[in-house]
Amino acid sequence: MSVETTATAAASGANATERFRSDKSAAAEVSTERVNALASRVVKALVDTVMEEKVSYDEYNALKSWLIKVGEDGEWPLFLDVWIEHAVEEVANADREGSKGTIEGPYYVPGSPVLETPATLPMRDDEPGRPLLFQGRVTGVNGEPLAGASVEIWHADDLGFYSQFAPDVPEWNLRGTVIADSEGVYQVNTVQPAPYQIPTDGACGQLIASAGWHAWRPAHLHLKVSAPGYQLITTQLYFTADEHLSDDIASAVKPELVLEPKDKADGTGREVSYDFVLASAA
Ligand code: MBD
Ligand code: FE
Repeated sequence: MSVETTATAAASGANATERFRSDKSAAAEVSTERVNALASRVVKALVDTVMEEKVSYDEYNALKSWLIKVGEDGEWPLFLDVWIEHAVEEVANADREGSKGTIEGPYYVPGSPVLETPATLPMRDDEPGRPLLFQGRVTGVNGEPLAGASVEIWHADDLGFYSQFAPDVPEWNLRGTVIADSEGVYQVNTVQPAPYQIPTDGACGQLIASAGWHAWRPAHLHLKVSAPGYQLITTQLYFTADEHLSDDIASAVKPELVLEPKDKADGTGREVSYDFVLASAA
């Protein structure tokens, strides 16, 4: 048994909560008018549900205990990113030109090791999984190459674990910031990530089991691609024939984001190209 199987929802949830607090919660300022408009609608949606579904006290108390447990398990980042973020992303990027984006999810960590192209992501000597060469070009919408563009990548390992959110995985495992060359070309060697199951032993897992849902996301690479004067893209790339492309629990798959890797001619794994097109900064 791998030591990684000792990962718990509460431990990864606590890390994701801490990560969010240190990176993003300070930026949150919402006007009284918007809080009034949005909170009123959310409360009304809940009240309408109670009235229309004739919710019982047992059901109301089940909800209360569950909400308390989401907090105790540190799973608010997970819950929100799995069930809500896809809509926020759709609204935020509806009019943006260039490559499609999708959700960031709860497991991004800024400041990963900076690597010149051609790069290899930090990994263990015996890193499990099929080698994957991921490469392509970063341009603007008029095809101009973006020299020195930054291609930040993070993904789960062959067992579905993210470094810094599972025990016993080296700090920056399978995380890196690859700097494209003067033509905007990037090349990065990594391993094929596994399909990902969100933690089943915490509050989110309890919801999934109680509702008869499944906990799977298709295998994916997470990316943030940026260059000075252009809008940063947060996205994910998936792999053809993955059984969860059509029922991602996080609703974050788009047809433009599915890769079709081919076997490498030298037999050392697979390779795939993907070009990023960035919109100019507003
Ligand atoms: C993930 O790896 C992920 O990408 C999302 C969106 C939610 C939970 C885990
Ligand atoms: Fe992920």
